[in-house]
Amino acid sequence: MEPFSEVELQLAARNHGMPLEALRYPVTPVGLHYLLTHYDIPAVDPDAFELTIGGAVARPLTLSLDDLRARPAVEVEVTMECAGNGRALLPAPRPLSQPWLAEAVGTAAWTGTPLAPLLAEAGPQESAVEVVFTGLDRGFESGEAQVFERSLPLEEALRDEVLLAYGMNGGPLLPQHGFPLRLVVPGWYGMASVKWLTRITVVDRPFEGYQQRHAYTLRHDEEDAGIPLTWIFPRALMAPPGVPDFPTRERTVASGPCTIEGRAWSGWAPVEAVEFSADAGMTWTEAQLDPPGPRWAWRGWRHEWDATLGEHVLYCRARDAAGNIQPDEGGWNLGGYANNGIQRVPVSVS
Ligand SMILES: Nc1nc2c(c(=O)[nH]1)N[C@H]1C(S)=C(S)[C@@H](COP(=O)(O)O)O[C@H]1N2
Ligand SMILES: [Mo]
Repeated sequence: MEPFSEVELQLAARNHGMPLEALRYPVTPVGLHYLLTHYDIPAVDPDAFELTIGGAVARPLTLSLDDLRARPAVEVEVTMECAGNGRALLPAPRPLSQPWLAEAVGTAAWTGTPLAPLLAEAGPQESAVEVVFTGLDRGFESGEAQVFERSLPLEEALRDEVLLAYGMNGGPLLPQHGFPLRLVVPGWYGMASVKWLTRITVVDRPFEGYQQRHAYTLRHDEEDAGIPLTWIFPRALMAPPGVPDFPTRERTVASGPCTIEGRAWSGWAPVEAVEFSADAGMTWTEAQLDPPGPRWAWRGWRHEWDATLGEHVLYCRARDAAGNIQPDEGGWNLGGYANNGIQRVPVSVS
């Protein structure tokens, strides 16, 4: 594997993952949730802030934060995962981007107002096909000037659970998570959930912006049009058992019964099973699942493992109700996306 570069170190220091021991919380405490920001975190004056809804609509709207807060509020628990999660574990060559291991995930209880009634008030025209969401953050990418913008097909934007969020875990939305307003698209990889949202534009042809057509597609070379990333593929993670060494993080577990706990999620369909293995031949045993919870949040699981003296590697994998199962290893692709290869946790039992 190529050594990590200074550019990757710089990205990793700004965009942190969720420490995997935080898998023990059903809702990730704010501050332990992962973070991914392409450019700078904008400093936004909430009093001057406006959201506009325009484009191919009958009645363009401009809303202040107070207008948005005066509308019906809902709270939705959502597991969000970066499409680049697992990137650093893929085979070489590695793209120059955030070098995630497996920790680019978190679950938050987002408070906000549903998007669909606002779109209905604006009244999309007959010709409308997509909705573009524009953030306030700006920068350059591949030499191109950028604002962070992503679109959703109209029918996805109209899903009941798609939210304009101004709160997180019962508190305010913090600057790094999109203050004062962000989109939350449950079930889709994180790039769809545009932070610092300031403009919503209904369009009558597919959006061709950089973050839509160039980034966040599964492709094998620059000429490949690629498959756009949408729904999150299934993944199970365990909170690594025992205690770590500093700084290597190599883990030591006491021999005897050991409860392995973790969480699993899939955007495509609810999680149906999690399997655990502690042997090199990967013979799988079904873990015990928590009762199903909110659809868009991860599902807890546990397994009683009998830790015997020696060196072991622990594995887990999830399957969803659509029959999607995690591969042993994720497949290489140009952007290093969607690596949901199974987690491996080496432990030393003493
Ligand atoms: N405006 C804006 N929105 C954005 C991003 C960004 O850089 N700018 N990053 C996206 C990506 S790639 C992810 S994974 C999620 C991360 O959300 P979080 O930082 O709140 O965890 O935000 C998405 N929304
Ligand atoms: Mo992401």
